[in-house]
Amino acid sequence: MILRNGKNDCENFHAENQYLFNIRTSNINKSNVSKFNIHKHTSMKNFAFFLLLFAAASFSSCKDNDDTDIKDNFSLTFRATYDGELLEKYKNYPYGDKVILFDKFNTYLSDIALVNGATEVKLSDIEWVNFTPDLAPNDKTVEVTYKYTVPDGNYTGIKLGYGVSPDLNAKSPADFPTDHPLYVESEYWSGWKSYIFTKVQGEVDLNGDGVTETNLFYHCGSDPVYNVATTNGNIAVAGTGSLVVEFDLKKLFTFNGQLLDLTVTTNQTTSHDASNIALGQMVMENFKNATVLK
Ligand SMILES: [Ca+2]
Repeated sequence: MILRNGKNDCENFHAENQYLFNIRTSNINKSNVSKFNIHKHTSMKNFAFFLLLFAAASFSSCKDNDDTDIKDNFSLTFRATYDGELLEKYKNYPYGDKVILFDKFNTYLSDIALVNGATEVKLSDIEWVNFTPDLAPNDKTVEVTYKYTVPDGNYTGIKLGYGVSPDLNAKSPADFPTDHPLYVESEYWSGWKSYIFTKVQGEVDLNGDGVTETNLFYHCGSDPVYNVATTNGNIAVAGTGSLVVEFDLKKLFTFNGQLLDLTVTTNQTTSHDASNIALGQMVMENFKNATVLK
């Protein structure tokens, strides 16, 4: 059921019927009064029959429309990976000649849109994708799926705003209802007057003794680290459609083919100083290179 001007086809159909009915009533009441009186009996019968036909037509129309209802026909799934494999918390992953593990990964995405040449179909203003919810049943990161209503088409890519767009980032959790993605108070940094766009936390074993000892703490926020990018891919929507978007943390930590040097202390933790966003900017700019469509 395609929404047009806030009404679905069924409502539009009823609205058009109502309009026709009003015209006819008006005609009967004014110009055709004498004719109506003369043929009163016959006309009333015809009119009743006409109404019955209309009722039947309306009913079948609604039924047909419900059968072809395209609401929430597109599913968009986000998945966290490391080197192409589903990311697991606390799992040791090779990182060059070192070992890395992760225990938290979440991110805001703004202005999610499917792209078809110059045309964009907006799916959402904002989502908070949490791959490592506290209540997860095991250490595997969760896949997060959203349903959207998308017209049929062969889309050429997906556009993502990595983080919280500046207009929304000017607000704070108190501005939103409790079920809104931007209500999550743990993801707002009042000192920075910004949401924390992305959190990646983990540990790395730097001295090769097989035990991680150095914390990784990436909390990226503030307007200058917001990035928008389109990732190309063939996304067909015909009645229904689906897309999996993977964020690969190994790719996120890879710059010009080189893994980020985690022995450098300024690469281990984003600064708490709002004027120092160098690492946050680097990571958020690299998000598009860590985005893989499946
Ligand atoms: Ca160690």
